[in-house]
Amino acid sequence: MVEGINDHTRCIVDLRRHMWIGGIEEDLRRLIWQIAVVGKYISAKIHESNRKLAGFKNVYGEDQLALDRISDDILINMLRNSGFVREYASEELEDIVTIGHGQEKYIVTADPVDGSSLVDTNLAIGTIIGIHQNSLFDSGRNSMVAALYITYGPLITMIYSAGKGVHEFVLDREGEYVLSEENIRLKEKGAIFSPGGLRKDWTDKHLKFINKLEADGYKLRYSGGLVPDINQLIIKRGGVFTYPALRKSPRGKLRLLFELQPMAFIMEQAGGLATDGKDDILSLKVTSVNQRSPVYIGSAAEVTMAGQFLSQ
Ligand code: AFP
Repeated sequence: MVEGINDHTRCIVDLRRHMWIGGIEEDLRRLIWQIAVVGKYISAKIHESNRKLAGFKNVYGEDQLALDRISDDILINMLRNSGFVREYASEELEDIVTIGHGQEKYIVTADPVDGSSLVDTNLAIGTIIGIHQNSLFDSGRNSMVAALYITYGPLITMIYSAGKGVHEFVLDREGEYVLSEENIRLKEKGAIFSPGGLRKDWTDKHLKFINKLEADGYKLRYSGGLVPDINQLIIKRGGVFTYPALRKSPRGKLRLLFELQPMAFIMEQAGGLATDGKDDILSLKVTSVNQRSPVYIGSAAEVTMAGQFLSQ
């Protein structure tokens, strides 16, 4: 528990106060706060979006909801005015964009609306943010200082880590992010698994790993949205999510900068692991904005076991 917060006052600790008490550096906590506020606007847009396709494609050739575009605009405008951000990279844009004067401390990566193909089904979706201090073309381990994600589900929740543990906040009816879980730590081993990709496209080694989880009685939990799927592991304190190398796409599907680095940062801070099957996601050097990687992320026992199966 953060020093100075006792059980009695805990229910009224909001995000700003939590970061202040936790000793997060001022510019960083103001930046995290502003991004969390953008989550409220994105949530409003989700409600307004009426599930209509905008009719254009993003840089990966996927249909892009107007919602993705609007959310990206809201985020970049806020960051441009924040005074803390010199560069911005988003899944919706082709390149890194300079938005500051060059002296600002941070670079932000964003997947403004991850899981947008789920909007019409009314399943949970999310926003994923990475905050870097150095260059994006480095490893996450060398450049990341914080990460957060917002889950738009029946409740809107925000999980952040600025390198001092993992903390969850719930957006309350007054529009305040209120602390709900502090210093979340995964167990060594969980009970659920979320396997991405089609079984027919998996490698034999990956298939053996999944067969082992099934034989051991792990329960299948896969929504098709990275944010709710990772959030489930964090809140349930363990298990494993994987989007592996596929026979036709050895780099898997998920994007290193926008999806995997932020989730790996949070997962490690919660005592879990995130690898590409061999190396830590955070130790992979980024060479392209669009870089993808296979991923095994979750509690230590399952991610370590995945590595053992893949190295056989
Ligand atoms: P969308 O943003 O296109 O819905 O993709 C979501 C996602 O990038 C990630 O959130 C999921 O974990 C993954 O794709 C699901 O992929 P599959 O549809 O292949 O299971």
